[in-house]
Amino acid sequence: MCGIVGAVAQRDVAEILVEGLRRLEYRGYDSAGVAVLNNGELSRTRRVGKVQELSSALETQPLFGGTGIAHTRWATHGEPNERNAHPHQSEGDIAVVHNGIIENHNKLRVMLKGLGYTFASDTDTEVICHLVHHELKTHDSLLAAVQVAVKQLEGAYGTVVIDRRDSQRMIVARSGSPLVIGYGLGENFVASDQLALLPVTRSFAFLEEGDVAEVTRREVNIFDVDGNAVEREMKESEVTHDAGDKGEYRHYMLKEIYEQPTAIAHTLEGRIAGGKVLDAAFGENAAEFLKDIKHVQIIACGTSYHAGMAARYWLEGWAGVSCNVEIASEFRYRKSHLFPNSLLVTISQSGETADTLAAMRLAKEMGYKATLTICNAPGSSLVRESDMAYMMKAGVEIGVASTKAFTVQLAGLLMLTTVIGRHNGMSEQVEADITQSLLSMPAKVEQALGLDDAIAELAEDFADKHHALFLGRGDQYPIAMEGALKLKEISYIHAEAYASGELKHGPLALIDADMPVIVVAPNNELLEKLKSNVEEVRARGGLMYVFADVDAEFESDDTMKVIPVPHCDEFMAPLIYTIPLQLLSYHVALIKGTDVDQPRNLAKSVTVE
Ligand code: HGA
Repeated sequence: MCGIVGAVAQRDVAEILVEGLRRLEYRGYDSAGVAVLNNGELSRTRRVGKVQELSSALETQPLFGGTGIAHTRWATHGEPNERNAHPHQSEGDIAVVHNGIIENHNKLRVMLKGLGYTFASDTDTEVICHLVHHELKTHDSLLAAVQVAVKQLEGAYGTVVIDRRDSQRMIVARSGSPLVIGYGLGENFVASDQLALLPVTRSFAFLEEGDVAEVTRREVNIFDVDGNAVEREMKESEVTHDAGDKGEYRHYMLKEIYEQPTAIAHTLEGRIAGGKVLDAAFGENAAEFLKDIKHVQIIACGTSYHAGMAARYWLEGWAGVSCNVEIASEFRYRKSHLFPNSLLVTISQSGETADTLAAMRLAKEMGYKATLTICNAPGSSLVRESDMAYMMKAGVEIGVASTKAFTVQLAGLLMLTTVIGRHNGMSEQVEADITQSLLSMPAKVEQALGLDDAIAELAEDFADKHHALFLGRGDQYPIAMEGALKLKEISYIHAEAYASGELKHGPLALIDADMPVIVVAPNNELLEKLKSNVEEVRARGGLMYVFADVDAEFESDDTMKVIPVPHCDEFMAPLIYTIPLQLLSYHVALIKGTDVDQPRNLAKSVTVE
């Protein structure tokens, strides 16, 4: 999703800003822009398309100046065109970049037009710069003007404001959209994600909700929502991954698929001892929070939602607690019932997913006993605001279509199952079996990656297809959903997933030779039921691709291609069967020639509602 970078330095900052934007490119965006201040001049360059377009424009016509702001936009209000790209300006004096949505922009627009301001874009963002410009007429500093202006905004913003008449500072404000201050030597920075600033600093402080900060070369002064001066803890970044490095791989997505054995090994590291998952894997006071839990409400979006769906089978099946799973954007806007001793679990790769964050805040108001987030981004809003956090340690995920984050989420949720189960009568044997399964996951995932060549060949069959159906049962149903989502996301083939017992209640009507049916078939207690569903498809002339356990006794024939998957136990099966489905979507996308890492219309870290 859109990215912000800002700098106040003695040196020219345009290149630093553009490099920062490059590091945020993976989030998906449609246009990019930069504005810098130099001796009372405000200059701006914006381009539709990739950051490279912006960078080339700056090569031809460089911008000089030590204070500047830059942005990658993922349009919410107004088409993705140059006119709507950020930074936006007011009267050639004020320039603004903004992540988020200003919900009362229409009202403010009418008011500002009444005051004589002319709007140059269709964005909601533009109201911020005119509002600040207007407030500066009656306030004596940019800081004061921004503080008063943001009080009039409804909705969500992470915003940075600069003023042509005062090139020594930028004012940053956060409410609902993350911003981090980066501290340098005689220069300071701001960004929507620390990744953007790693080439220039490793010292960061995260702004909190409602904070407004004044950033100059030598000083950062932060004020809370009530205008009181506050300190926000400065930390050294733990992020080691260089986001710009694809290594030997053609795409980040493929690299991340192949990183899964390591990512899973990292997530287990230091969290299992004496055959048990340590409570502390979920945070310092987790044992105290988790001991009385009788119900779990999981909230997530997209791929993370599928991880939550799988966990429901585990928490109810093995941990002995009831569990609901809901999409965040639904949960937050409906009245739900609070069960006694409920734990709220949010799952979010970025920790900034706007709907998930809002749902968590709502749950806190509702009186959930505790909140836990399963998250990959240290210092993110979900991590900071939840009672407990399971840090995934999957490493930075760049591909918009999530892969390693999903399997690491599954591993984390399986660990949570044992910890909650321990307090709810899970037998020592089951706990030991799950722990053993967790420990052998990295090697098993490695084996599953060995299917890559066979899947690349199979993918040819999908090149001319417009639809696909994914089938699974039990905890493989969410895996089928995730497989369908991956195919949709990166190959733009319409794909649906069904619990295969549902076939006869509707989707069988779709079956014909043009609708490939992908089946996940581990050797579990539902195998015979699944085989009957496979026969239902065969009888209607469907063409099937069955990812089946080597011992599941499926045989390839004219109507069915069987891809043998290494045998694995029931605990890790959802995770293992995810791997061939990821590879399938990747190879189909390659054949179709789509933008694998940045699929059209999509963004990573969805920080708008
Ligand atoms: N609403 C603004 C910014 C959009 C955004 O934050 N996207 O992630 C716009 O449409 O320009």
